[in-house]
Amino acid sequence: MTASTASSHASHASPNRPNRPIRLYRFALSGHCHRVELMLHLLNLPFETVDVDLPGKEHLQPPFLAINPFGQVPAIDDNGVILSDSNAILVYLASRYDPAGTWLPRDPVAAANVQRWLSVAAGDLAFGAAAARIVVAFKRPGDTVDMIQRANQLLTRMEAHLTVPAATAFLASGAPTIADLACYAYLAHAPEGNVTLEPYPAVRAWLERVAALPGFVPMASLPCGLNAAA
Ligand SMILES: N[C@@H](CCC(=O)N[C@@H](CS)C(=O)NCC(=O)O)C(=O)O
Repeated sequence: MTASTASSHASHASPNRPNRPIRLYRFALSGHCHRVELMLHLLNLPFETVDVDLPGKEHLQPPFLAINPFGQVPAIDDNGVILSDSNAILVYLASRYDPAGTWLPRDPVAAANVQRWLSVAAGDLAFGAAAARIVVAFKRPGDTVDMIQRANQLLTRMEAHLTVPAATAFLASGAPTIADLACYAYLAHAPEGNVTLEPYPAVRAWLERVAALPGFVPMASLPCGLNAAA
């Protein structure tokens, strides 16, 4: 595992600031990891990254399994608080370090609307667009036909959600929440798995709104799928 301190910002001890950098175990081309890294940047939190060599199966070796027995990135260590699962980490970071409750509202209906999209990120998005990208980009076994169909079904529903007259600028409300972060990377990078975003202008406009957030950092693009050089 390769540690790097090439991350964001100075640490300030306060109830809403970690008193030492949060350690993020990640694989840089993982959308699950990107959503956590994005939250760390948007909250302006100090953190350091530890790159886990997934192709080298480092995530299945005892040192990493001691951190996450599920053998998956991302995971974080926040001064001894060790957490895994990207959406769980988003909930933790927002609850702990965003006292205003902007990223994860406390109002019951608003919170439920955020959770709805976290479930989409862990369901239709993970098994659709994200899965197709894994097959195409990382040459994993799998038939992408059903994955691409599932991705298009989700994109069609999102397009409608973001288009109706009462539509909000972001997925769960008029302000960005962790719902947007959870859904961003695998949709922005869907063309790498041969999922086109062309028929979905409202989704593309939403992606642009997320990418315009102050502190936004992108995930590296891969030249594969629809992004492959002609
Ligand atoms: N539910 C988990 C899924 C994370 C996940 O699928 N991570 C992938 C990288 S994108 C991974 O670690 N794969 C290694 C493996 O499953 O063997 C989360 O949201 O964090």
